[in-house]
Amino acid sequence: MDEHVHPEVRRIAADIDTMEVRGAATIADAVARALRTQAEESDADDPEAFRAELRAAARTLHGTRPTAVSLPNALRYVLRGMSSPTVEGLRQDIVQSADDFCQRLDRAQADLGRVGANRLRDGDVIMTHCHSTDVLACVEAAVEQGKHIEAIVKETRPRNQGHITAEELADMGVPVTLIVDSAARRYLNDVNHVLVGADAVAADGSVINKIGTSGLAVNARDRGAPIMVASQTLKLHPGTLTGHTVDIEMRDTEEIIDEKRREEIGSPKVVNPAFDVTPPRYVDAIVTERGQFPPESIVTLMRELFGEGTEEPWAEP
Ligand code: RUB
Repeated sequence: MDEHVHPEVRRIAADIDTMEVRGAATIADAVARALRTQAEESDADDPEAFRAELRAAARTLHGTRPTAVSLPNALRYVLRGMSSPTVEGLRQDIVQSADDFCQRLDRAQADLGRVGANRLRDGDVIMTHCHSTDVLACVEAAVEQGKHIEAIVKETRPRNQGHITAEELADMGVPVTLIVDSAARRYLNDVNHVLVGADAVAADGSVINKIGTSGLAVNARDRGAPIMVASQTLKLHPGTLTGHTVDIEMRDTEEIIDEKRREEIGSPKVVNPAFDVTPPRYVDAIVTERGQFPPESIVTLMRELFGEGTEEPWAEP
């Protein structure tokens, strides 16, 4: 690892890797702040050395989790801001673009929340999977409009992010029923909307989100419950416009079963994919800060936002 990468940047990278910091929007916010710290603390004495440090810091952050496209999208946004000819100017450029990025993130989530809230009616019951701050923004906006919302929350094995969702919904005054993941189909008859977030949205409208989302969507369609994806445009995956696929992160199998227990039950192979792909035909609406879109039309928005390309400004020139 490059010795010029600031220890705080390494700490943030480690926290993302171990999921102390998790969820696509939160990861994006953390990496923008990390680049800001790298810039503020840099003692590079010429512009090229400064740029090289920022690229190295970005690569350290980029290597942590492969699926959430908000991470490279955040790095791209902040690094694109570097235009000044001096070290001091470059430092200001990064601080400014990191601050802009974090403000836009907050604003986008609030705007998206108001769009998503329009889909929810007073008295609705929602079902959630994993923990998504974009989803919670929709529920919060609905509650602020005076709507009574109840939630059935899937625990979301193996990491139980549903517990975080349950706690945050309870803080909003939303009555919560917690269920194991495999109970979802049984309760879908009682549900008016399934609400999930996204780690990435592909150009064909496929949604990449926490493992179990696609099975939930198929069951919800079978039961007639609409599936709404709350996803800031930061989660649109520009590489999919040119045929790239989204990497699905495989995590440590110890998240599922410890080595001792695995041996006791005959040492089966264990696999732990963190995300899956929900095809567009199972998604009713993708709610963004720019309004709601049928999944098949998201490509139009992607072309508008990423028309300028998907360069990797963290790569060595
Ligand atoms: C989190 C997850 C969330 C999305 C969206 O997975 O799948 O639904 O990241 O979250 P993990 P947000 O826990 O593995 O990071 O709406 O907060 O960006």
